[in-house]
Amino acid sequence: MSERSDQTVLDAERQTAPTTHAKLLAWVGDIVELTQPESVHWIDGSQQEVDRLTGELVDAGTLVRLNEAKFPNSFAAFSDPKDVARVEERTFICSQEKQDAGFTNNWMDPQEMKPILQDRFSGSMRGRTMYVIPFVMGPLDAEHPQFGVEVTDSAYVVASMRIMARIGDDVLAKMEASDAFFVPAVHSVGAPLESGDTDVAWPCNPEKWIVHFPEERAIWSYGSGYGGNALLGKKCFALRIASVMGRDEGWLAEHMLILKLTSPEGKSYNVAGAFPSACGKTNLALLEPSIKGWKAETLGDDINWMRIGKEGELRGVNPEYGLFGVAPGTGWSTNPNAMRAITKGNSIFTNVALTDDGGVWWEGMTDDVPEHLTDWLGNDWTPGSGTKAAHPNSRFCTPIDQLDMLSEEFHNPEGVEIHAILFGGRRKTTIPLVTEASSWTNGIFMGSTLSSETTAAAAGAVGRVRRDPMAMLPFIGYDAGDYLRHWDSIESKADPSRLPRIFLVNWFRRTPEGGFAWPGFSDNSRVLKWIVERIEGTADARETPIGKVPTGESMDLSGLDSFTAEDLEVAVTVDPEEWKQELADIEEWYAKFGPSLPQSLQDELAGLKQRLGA
Ligand code: GTP
Ligand code: SPV
Ligand code: MN
Repeated sequence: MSERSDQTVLDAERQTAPTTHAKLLAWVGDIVELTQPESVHWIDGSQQEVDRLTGELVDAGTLVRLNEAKFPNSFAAFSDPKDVARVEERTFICSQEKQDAGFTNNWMDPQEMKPILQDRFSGSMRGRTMYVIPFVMGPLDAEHPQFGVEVTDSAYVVASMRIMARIGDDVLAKMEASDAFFVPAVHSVGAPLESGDTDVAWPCNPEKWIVHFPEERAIWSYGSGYGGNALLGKKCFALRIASVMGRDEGWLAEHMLILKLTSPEGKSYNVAGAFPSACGKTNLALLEPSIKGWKAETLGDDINWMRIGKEGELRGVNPEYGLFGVAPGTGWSTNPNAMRAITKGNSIFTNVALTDDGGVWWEGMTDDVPEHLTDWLGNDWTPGSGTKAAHPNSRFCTPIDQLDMLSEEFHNPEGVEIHAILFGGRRKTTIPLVTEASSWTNGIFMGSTLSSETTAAAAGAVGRVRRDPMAMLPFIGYDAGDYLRHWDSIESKADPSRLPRIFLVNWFRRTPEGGFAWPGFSDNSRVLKWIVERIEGTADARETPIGKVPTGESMDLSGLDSFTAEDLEVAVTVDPEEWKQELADIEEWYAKFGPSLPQSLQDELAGLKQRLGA
């Protein structure tokens, strides 16, 4: 028991570090010494514990308790207006060699970065409690559970992590029993309190650093309390660090939803989809099919860890435990499954608007707009205000098991076989509603050249078209060319006959008149049905220079009164002029990769060029 007293600072409730894991104790001791918190609290993950923390956050003004009858055990938080999204400009991959970070990442030499972090984190938790959160990404009973420990000086982060990941004593016990490796993740809002200081509702620092050391598998996050900047199991671990682990160990960590579809005949297919931030993953993952007899079940809405199974099949697991969904646009008409999950309670909403009866509201939640709201900035708001009531990147954070449609297989540590992969972006022009790849490598070409308009999920300009390979541009933890090579290598590691079929989709194309060329949301089930029928070999397709698209008659449009086969033709048009421009952009994009771009993808580009007659 001697190790159990080996800690520097104790809090009233958890008097001793509840573990003998020597590396963990030593590391926590080091972080305490560096950041100098007033107290340390080892998170047990219990309801009682989080109730106490949320109570304290209500007292501090960080959380507003919502109307219990409408949103039981739920809270609203309002961030500093300058801390509302991921900060890609401030995100770093500090590999030993610059070339291992590649051209898509900000890089700094670890030797240069470490003194900067030492300086920023030195005393950064003064006057605050440091929480130690043991967590596991994916099921705890996985063959190799992926452990992490986040230390943070934000109780809001603790309450959110408890929704988004499996945390607490069970995790710690298992980690200790196998003396397991864990990803050390340090988070500080960077706002120490000196004695006499009064705290603010959302402490943060104007200077932000989101730093990854891929070789050490370590994460340091400073200055922000929001989303992927602060909930370090999500983008930092489960994508950036995990992508490096996947490269080294032969698997893939991807920015994908996972959806199980069952046909009227009772045959099931699991579809994974990589769409950039705020481009439709959560909505597709929670699909309510508009076509009769088809059933949809959720496996994941943001992250998919894929490994090759015993039979050479590709299997996907969702490492998360909650939904961190874009609030605006999530409504009873567009996403009833999300609304049902949210209204069960146990949720934290950030930067949404408050209704006068203690509920929450955001643009698109209901068809009727409330007469009066308190907007996310705390101002009175009426429909004529001319501003958004909720921030465009406002979020709901809700336990995934509150979804009525959660698949039982969500809990299976082996995951599910993936039968199809979609790559999708937000493009007004050029990209058809759906295009089938001709091969695995051709599908990787589609993924590698994926493009999308930027959204409010990241700080910076919105609506600018950029290339976003596999929707992973901000999340690839290593060289982007090596990443594509790794994807390409899966073909030879898997059973080629079991490889998922790949499709490029675009729910966001506009007609020449300016409206959406496709109704989207629940009608995306029609596209999925076509995809399944392509796999089964029963649906028609038309060859184009970029791949196969549906013929007017091949897609089930039954029950759609204002959308015809001619409208579908518009939605799947491949315009040679638009594609000449697209080709030029793709060539420019590929030129950025340098020598690490696989030859197989250069060949794909040459093939496309030839087919376009360019
Ligand atoms: P992150 O959580 O940031 O990774 O975003 P996401 O990919 O999960 O996107 P989400 O499903 O939250 O959708 C983002 C926005 O796109 C919301 O405002 C949705 O209403 C909208 N959206 C989603 N699917 C569709 C669709 O099929 N058609 C249209 N027109 N809009 C959609
Ligand atoms: C995204 O930006 O893709 C998100 C939000 O899911 S965050 O968790 O902040 O990264
Ligand atoms: Mn989402």
